[in-house]
Amino acid sequence: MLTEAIPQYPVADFAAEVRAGLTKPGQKELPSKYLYDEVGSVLFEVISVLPEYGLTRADERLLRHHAEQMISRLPSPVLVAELGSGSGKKTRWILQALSRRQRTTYYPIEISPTALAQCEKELGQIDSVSIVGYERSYLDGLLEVAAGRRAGESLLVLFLGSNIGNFDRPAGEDFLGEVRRRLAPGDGMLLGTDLVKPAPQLLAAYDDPIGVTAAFNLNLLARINRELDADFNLAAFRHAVKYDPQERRIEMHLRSTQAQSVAVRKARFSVVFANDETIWTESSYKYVPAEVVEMAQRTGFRCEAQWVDREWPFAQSLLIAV
Ligand code: AVI
Repeated sequence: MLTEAIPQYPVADFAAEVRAGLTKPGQKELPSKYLYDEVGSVLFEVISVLPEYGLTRADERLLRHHAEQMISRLPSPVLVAELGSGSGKKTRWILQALSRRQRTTYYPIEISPTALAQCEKELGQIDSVSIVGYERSYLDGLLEVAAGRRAGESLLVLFLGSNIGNFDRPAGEDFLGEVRRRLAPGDGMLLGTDLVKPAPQLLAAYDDPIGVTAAFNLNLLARINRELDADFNLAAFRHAVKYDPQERRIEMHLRSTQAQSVAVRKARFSVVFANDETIWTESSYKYVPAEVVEMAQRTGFRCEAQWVDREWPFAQSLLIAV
C-alpha cells in the first residue's frame, strides 16, 4: 500500500483541547476523537465483536447482503474513498463487488497509522484493487483524493459504522455538507447510521458486562497520563452510561468516585473534581431512517436507496450528490 503520511495530532493540540474541556465551567468534557490511540483502537475492535454491541455486525451484514445492488446504482468507473477505514473488514464486500466489474482504487483516509496498516492487511489481497492510504483528517484527505481524480472517474465515499453518530446532530449535518462540497454531481456516499432501539438494549451495548467499553473509556485518562504527564488515579473514576430519549443519544461519562485534584503537567493546569462529578467523553446519536433522507436533502444529496437491518436496527443509505 502507498501511504501519504502526515503526523498524528500534535501534542500541543491534545494538551490545549484537554485543558479547554476540563477547565470549562459546568459539565467537564473531553473530545471523543482522543479515545482512539493504539490501545483505544484495539479495544474498539474488541467492542465491535461483543455480543451486546450489534452495531458493527449489522453494518457488515448489510454490506455483505446488498453490495452488488449498492454498486449497481453507481456509474463506472468509480474510485472508493473511505472516511475512517477502521480495520477495513466491512469494506471488503464493496471492493469485491466492484472488482468484478472494473479495476478499483481504494483510498482509506484515517488519522491513525495503526488502523491504516490493519486495513492494508485485511484488504491488500483483493484482485484488481489497489490501495492508497491517506494519513489525514477526513476532509483534508477527501479534498486531495477528489482533486487527484481523472476526467470521467466518479467517487464513492464510504462513511460507515455510524461514525456520524459521534457528532452532535448539527455538526453531523455540517460534516455531510462539507463532504458534499468536495464532490461533483453524480458522486455517491454510502452512509451507515445506527437506528433508535429500546433503551435497555442500547445501555447494554455501551456498558458490557466484561468491562471492555469501560476500559475503552478509562483509557482516555490513561492516555492523558502517558502523553501529557498527568496523574489521574484510574481507580478513582468509573465508566458511566446514560440514554437521553429526547436527544436520542447514548452518553459515555467518567464519574469521579471521590473529591480529588489532578495535575496535567504538560498542559500546565490542575483540575478539581467533586465526588460524583463526571467528564463527558462521547455521545452516540441514534437516527430514524426518514431523518437521514431529510438530512441528505438539506446538504445537497438525494437518497437513492436505503437498506435496513432487522436484527439490529441499522441503516445504510446511498446518497447521490445533486
Ligand atoms: C465508533 N462509534 C460509532 C462507536 C459508537 O457506537 O458510537 C464508538 C463506541 N463507543 C463506545 N462503544 C462504541
